[in-house]
Amino acid sequence: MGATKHNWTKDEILEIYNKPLMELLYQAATVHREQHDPNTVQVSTLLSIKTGGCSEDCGYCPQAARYHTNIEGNDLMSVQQVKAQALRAKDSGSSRVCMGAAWRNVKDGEEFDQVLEMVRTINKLDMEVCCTLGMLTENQAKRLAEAGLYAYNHNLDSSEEYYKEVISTRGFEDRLQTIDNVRKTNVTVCSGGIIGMGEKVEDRAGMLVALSTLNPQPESVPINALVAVEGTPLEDQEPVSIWEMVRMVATTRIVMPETQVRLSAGRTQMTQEGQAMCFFAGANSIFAGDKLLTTPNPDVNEDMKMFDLLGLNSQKPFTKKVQPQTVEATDSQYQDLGEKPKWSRPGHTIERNEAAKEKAKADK
Ligand code: SAM
Ligand code: DTB
Ligand code: SF4
Repeated sequence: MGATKHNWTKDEILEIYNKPLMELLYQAATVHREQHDPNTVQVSTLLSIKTGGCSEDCGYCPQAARYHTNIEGNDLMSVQQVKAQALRAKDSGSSRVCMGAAWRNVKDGEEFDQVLEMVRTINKLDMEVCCTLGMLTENQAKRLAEAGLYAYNHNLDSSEEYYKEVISTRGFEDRLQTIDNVRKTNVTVCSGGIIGMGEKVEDRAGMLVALSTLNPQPESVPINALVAVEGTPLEDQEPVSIWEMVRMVATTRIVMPETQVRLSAGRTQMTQEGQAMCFFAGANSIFAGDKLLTTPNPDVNEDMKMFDLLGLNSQKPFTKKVQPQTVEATDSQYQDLGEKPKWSRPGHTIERNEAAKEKAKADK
């Protein structure tokens, strides 16, 4: 078992990505077995606690208010609603709940206090709790950690170069800063990205350089295949082929041997054979549940049948790291600082984002 390498270069990663497939699969599966039980897969359930109406212009996202998509928006869910959903997820075999909010960044105040209460509630159900709430300050990360958060998801989404072709309202460096803020706590980092947005293979490698040179590397890395949603700037993107997905998973596994690689959005487009190949290539986590945040995901029962067929077991909660303690709000050592951080807003023009925005205006 070699020591984890933190100085991967783009050329080295490209060489791995472009290997003959059988060789790539063999190498990835070998690394996988050295670090993980190849028959165990972690199962997370996504829960969109605040849906739609987002101020950002992320070209892939159906929740951006400026595009005309067919999703149903919702204000922040109540703690009771979240608890009921978490119990359902636990019953269906999930070890983790990942709560997503269509926010640019976390704002101190009542809504964040409510999210902290959701974290406490789910941790007390003995499930791993993950949040993905946008950019985060150090104090906000510490408050989440104190509430019992297990993981924070904040994706780099693409290479730094291609990020600029997809999003103009926030910067890549703020994503890195947020990950750094999470690293100042004992919360684990979940960060990955999307393939199929029109990026080059070099951009995929660039994203893996950015992730694998973090020290420590993220504990989990979601690999999403773009779900091209009508009304978004990326609505016409062709689906990525299973071969690209397998190559991306295998390369991620090789450059980040200890991480849990998550087969994320896009599984409805994959056959069970395709997914099996991804598991062989080192994927050892999935998002389960009939819905991702706003788009469909395979039926949970079908997923469990696939696990049976392949002889896969669901990973128990807190297998990789002990359960964090929950500190009640009344005993908290951190305060609502009422921070107003100045996250960047590059504001350059992205033609296809502008076109989708204009089309949405015309549709109104
Ligand atoms: N608003 C927060 C943020 O952007 O960090 C959290 C929620 S956001 C929806 C979380 C992630 O979902 C994005 O970073 C992106 O990787 C993924 N995502 C969003 N829309 C997607 C799509 N259409 N296809 C694949 N992944 C998508
Ligand atoms: C991640 O990498 N993928 C998840 C989760 N982290 C938050 C989200 C996928 C969203 C797909 C589009 C949708 O359902 O809205
Ligand atoms: Fe908002 Fe997150 Fe969607 Fe971007 S990805 S539009 S920040 S919800």
